[in-house]
Amino acid sequence: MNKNIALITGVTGQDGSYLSEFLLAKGYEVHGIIRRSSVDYRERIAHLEGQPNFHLHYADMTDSMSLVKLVGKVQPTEIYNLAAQSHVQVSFDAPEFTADVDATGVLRVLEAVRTNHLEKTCRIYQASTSELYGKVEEVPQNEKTPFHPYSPYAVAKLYGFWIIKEYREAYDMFCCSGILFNHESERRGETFVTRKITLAAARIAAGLQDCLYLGNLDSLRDWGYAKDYVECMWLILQHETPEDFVIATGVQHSVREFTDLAFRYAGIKLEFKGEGLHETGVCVDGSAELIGKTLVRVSEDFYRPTDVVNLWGDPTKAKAELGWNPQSTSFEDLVRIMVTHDMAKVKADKVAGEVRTNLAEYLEKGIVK
Ligand code: NAP
Ligand code: G4F
Repeated sequence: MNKNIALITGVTGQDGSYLSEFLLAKGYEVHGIIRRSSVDYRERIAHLEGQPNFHLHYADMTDSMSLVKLVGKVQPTEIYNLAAQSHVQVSFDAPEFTADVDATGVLRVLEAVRTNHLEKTCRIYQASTSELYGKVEEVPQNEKTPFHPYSPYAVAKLYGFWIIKEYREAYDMFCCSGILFNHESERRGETFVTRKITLAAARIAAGLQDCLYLGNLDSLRDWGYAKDYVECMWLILQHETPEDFVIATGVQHSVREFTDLAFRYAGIKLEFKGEGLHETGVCVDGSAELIGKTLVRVSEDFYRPTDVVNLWGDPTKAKAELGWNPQSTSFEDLVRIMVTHDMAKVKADKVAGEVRTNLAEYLEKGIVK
């Protein structure tokens, strides 16, 4: 039997780390792309390094030659293209880089496969996104809902989606998109809203942070658990025919609801008052030092020039054709898992007396978005 060989771009990211674990457990030989950095970004995969079936290689999505050489060397049977400048707000500040990685990068991967004559033997998964629906034209969104991208990130991802479809039709390649709605975890980057909230709730409960500054509290998302979603990436590539799938829970919540629940799991009950920029979250129950204090405020710094505010996915096709269960981790469980993790992390950092880069403080002051 031929060996399953996976090449993962974005292996150091949230999804790349879970997908690596998932594929290794299935007996795959897993190869991941890393880029040189002056600081260590391998925290999420450190526990996998040294495993005989896990290999890392230097390459970059902006460097076609590095991709052509690597695909030729690894001879993958499956490629999971997860690498991206994945932060929507950052894409307004760095639109050209975002397009280079998230749009042209996809083309480079496809051409690397063709250059190495692997188009009939290598299946390709593209990390597409619910951001494609953007200024939504239908609620909830499914595979037939028209796209209306609403940020430089989403416009770049739209190119990725269409070039994958084009190569499927033009060259009969097995390449498909998973249109994934937001998925989070204890490994989520600290500047995405969920992780920013769970870390802040933990830090505030521990007396290490005074206040959490957020942007649009009304924004609605369909949040799932990243660990559940990587299974779908694999299922999409095992499907008989190359097709695109919406992956979502089918349940929607606001940023305010996420915040309220996260603080509750950290032992703090909030009451929200006021509107827009004047809205605040005040502690009405919890430890004596916190009661009556304003722990959540809104800052214009976290508003976006155009914001996607109503994402809600319809996973009917994935459920029926992939046999995937969209509700294996509930919203409540997701928030609890993240808060429990971050409370333990904050406690450990505190006990160790670790002088950690104070990202939370930078976030609070609006220096980092
Ligand atoms: P993430 O944590 O931000 O990881 C992004 C990965 O891309 C990192 O490994 C990063 O490497 C790598 N990368 C960025 N630029 C690169 C370059 N020029 N060359 C090589 N690698 C590069 O993202 P994620 O949450 O795991 O998401 C994975 C993919 O799914 C992304 O394409 C994202 O756009 C898409 N997506 C995510 C969600 C979600 O809710 N998480 C939903 C829909 C779609 P470094 O570690 O070196 O920065
Ligand atoms: O957590 P977010 O930054 O995620 P966003 O923009 O939905 O993008 C994530 O999910 C996409 C899938 O739909 C992926 F394609 C993408 O790569 C990324 O993983 O923001 C969620 C919402 C937004 O409406 C934002 O305006 O939360 C709102 N928000 C409110 N306050 C905030 C904040 N977002 C961030 N990052 N920080 C805030 O303080």
